[in-house]
Amino acid sequence: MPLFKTKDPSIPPGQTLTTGFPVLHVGDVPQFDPATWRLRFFGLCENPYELSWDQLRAEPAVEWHGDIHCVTRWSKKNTTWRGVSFRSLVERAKLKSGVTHVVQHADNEYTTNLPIEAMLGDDCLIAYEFDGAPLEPIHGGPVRMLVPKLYFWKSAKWIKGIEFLDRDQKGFWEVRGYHNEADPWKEERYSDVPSWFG
Ligand SMILES: Nc1nc2c(c(=O)[nH]1)N[C@H]1C(S)=C(S)[C@@H](COP(=O)(O)O)O[C@H]1N2
Ligand SMILES: [Mo]
Repeated sequence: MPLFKTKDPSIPPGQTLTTGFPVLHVGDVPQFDPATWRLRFFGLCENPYELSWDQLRAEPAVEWHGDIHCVTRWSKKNTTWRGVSFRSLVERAKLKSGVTHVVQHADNEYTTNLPIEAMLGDDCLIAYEFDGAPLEPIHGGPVRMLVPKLYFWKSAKWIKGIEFLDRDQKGFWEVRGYHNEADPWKEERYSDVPSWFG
């Protein structure tokens, strides 16, 4: 149950609007070298592959416009993101039957997990532009995942690997007590049960 009702029904319960863009992450902002950067697709698929920076930028670009929500209670409206459709990149990997989950792997050992269906919508991008400008390094530039339907910890900054699995495998915050599903409209912020409980 939410502790209080927000007055603005267009943002999820318990959230407050911000016009800024807060920065939240563990560790340092990693260095980016366009010559050696790779995005790897691996795990349970017939066609594991990797994209270089130039290859990623040569993919058709799509845009998504909408609101983002952080578990620390800020929401930001009317954000515009440009990048590559995640679904199109998943299709190229030719998933084996039985794939149920995806783990996003980023620099600094950051990971986050989701059921694959949660990531196949038109709103899910490998994003490299925010509000018309290259994504800033502090926000995950050059490339981050965008899964805007869910709390923002499910969108890994500095994404470098996408792993396909036939089981769930909790990520960095999920093993530390964040909710596994992270739907802001249901206020799925933290798990009720400590992760050591099983
Ligand atoms: N690689 C990486 N991605 C990350 C994080 C992180 O620590 N490392 N933090 C997550 C969390 S908890 C949030 S709220 C958002 C914050 O994104 P922002 O700094 O662009 O607002 O990034 C998410 N992605
Ligand atoms: Mo967060």
